[in-house]
Amino acid sequence: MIYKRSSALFSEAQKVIPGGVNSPVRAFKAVGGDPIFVEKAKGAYLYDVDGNKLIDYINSWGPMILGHAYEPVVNAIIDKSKKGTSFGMPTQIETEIAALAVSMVPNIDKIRFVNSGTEACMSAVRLARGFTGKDKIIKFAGCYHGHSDSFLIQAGSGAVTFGTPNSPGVTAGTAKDTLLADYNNLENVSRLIDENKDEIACIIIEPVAGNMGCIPPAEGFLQGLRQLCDANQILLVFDEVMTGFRLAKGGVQELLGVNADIITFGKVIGGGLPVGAFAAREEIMNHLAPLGPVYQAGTLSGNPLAMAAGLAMLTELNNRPEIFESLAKKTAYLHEGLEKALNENGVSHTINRIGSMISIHFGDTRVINFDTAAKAAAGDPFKKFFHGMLAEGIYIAPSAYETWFLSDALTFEDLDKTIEACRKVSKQL
Ligand code: KE4
Repeated sequence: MIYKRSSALFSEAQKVIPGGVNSPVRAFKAVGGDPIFVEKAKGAYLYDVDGNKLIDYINSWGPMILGHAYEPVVNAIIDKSKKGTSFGMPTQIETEIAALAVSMVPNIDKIRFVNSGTEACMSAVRLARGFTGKDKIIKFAGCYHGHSDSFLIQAGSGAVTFGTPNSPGVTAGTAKDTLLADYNNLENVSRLIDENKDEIACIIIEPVAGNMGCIPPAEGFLQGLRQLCDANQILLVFDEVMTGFRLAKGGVQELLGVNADIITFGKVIGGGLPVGAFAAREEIMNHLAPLGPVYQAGTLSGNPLAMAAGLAMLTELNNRPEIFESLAKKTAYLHEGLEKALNENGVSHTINRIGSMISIHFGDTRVINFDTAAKAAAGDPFKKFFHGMLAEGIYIAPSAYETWFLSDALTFEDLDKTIEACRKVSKQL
């Protein structure tokens, strides 16, 4: 694979954009080398500026669940754009996608659209604080809820990959209200609650973690959090920016049968355009301005183009729920093939998988939380694996702290090619 033009474009980009990227994890810092610039994408494939065709397992970090340039979504954007792009006034399509999302996801009566997952999670925490009148939050080491100050306290995803777990610029005043717990460790959460009696507004969690690789919750963990929240008047916030409309029509609440109080969304809900959202039962959502005192706003929130893309995406998923089953089957097939290929070459590894989210971790430690994820991410195996797979035309996340996201555009032939590439690359690990 030749990447001359990507490297040239990267040099240009670095002159006018910090690090040459608009989001750190894209810069390949964790794996070395220059990032790849994309020319276009269609279905399961990326076409880079050097003419290389790559099988895509990132899918824009989750949104492209039906594959790139999915016709119904593209057509919806084109049609809507002919009627204007933004008004800063209510439009009917916002009600249409809101009603559809509310019908698909359990436990929500109302939803507010914003422009990113960060904004959704930041607003959800403010709402939880406003609703409960309490200041502290519990988050989990390794979980990433976007780059709002309250969350950059040993964040996962880019912040960890980037090696700045506690970002400069976050004040001690902010940090004191964020308590850090250990994923899959109920006793730890219980102790934090006891040590901060009646001060905790919410527990925010990725109910399936995807920012320290993919880590499903241990049996009973989410149920335990639910019980602790009920016993202590704490709101349970499921950050479903990754898992919402991906693991099931109703996300993790439907898949694992645990109810949250506030749920945040992003990625899939926008069909590839900038959309985030947060939702809850009416009693909570009615605390939001202009109805209630908790302020939250946005010039481009509910933008008609983004709503059109999101509505087309959710409509497809709502009408064809068999897609989730198809994705889970393809991911299980991939898991089995990767496992076989790595074992054949004696490569010590573990694989975590749930629905269409999967991650490979090198070493023999089962990855169940941030510490075990960090242990597995250490050293060179992942870097070698990433570049080896790239050389074979397979694009996976440029960080061991990320998860793969499958699209339903992937064929079994693509999966076989990926397994073969893994078999070849693992000989060199
Ligand atoms: P955005 O602000 O990036 O739309 O969403 C933040 C966010 C919130 N919650 C979860 C569970 C998330 O995974 C994210 C963002 N995910 C990362 C990938 N791990 C986005 C990639 C990036 O930062 O460029």
